[in-house]
Amino acid sequence: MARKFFVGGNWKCNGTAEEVKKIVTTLNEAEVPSEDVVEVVVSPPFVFLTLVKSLLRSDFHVAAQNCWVRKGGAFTGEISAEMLVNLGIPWVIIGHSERRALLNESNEFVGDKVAYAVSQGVKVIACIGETLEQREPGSTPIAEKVTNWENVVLAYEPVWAIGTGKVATPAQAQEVHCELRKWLNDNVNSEVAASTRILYGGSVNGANCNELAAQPDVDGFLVGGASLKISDVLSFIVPL
Ligand code: G2H
Repeated sequence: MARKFFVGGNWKCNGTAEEVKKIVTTLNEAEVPSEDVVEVVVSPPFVFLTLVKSLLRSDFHVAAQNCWVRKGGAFTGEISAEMLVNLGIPWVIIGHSERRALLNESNEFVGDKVAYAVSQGVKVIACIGETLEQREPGSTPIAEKVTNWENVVLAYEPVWAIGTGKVATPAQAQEVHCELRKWLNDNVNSEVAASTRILYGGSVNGANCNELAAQPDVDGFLVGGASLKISDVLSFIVPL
């Protein structure tokens, strides 16, 4: 089954309104393959979501970087999946390792968040971590709670490669992605294993993205730092 290449830009907690507009202008002016070939999703901080959505070309899409685990209410500082739906924000990143490490988000909590967001119709970029020991329990709560995998993309991000400049080699990434696909096959089903996109994240840049993209089980990227650089921002949107 063909899996459409996916390029996510995770802007993390960066940027001013002016800087965000500059990146959007660069994206809007780019000549890129059609959205039938490559799906492009950028993830600004919450405060810029509606600005980016209003300015961004219609074939590119927007993701939030987190949302609350259940229906909104008395949860100061949080935003809910319902709010994302209300604003027409189609995607959310859940379980990024920075949130797992700095805010103690557990595998269970991440699994519940993924399931709730999907249940509300928000598509999820679900991040999972590094070693096989971490990856399996990281995947299990998601697999146990998600019934509709059509709206879930997995992002494998080895912690040691995040923001460090130490990218996984194409062979290392392929090995893990292949294991993850086998895990989906054994623990969910063969259709989900064949159709679910598995992104690589961790120090991806214009110089290393082509070799990574050439791996059969690398279906795209979640790019952090380099997605904020005007010089690099288009280099990932390369079809195979
Ligand atoms: C990993 C990645 C984006 P960077 O966190 O999610 O960031 O490309 O800066 O390593």
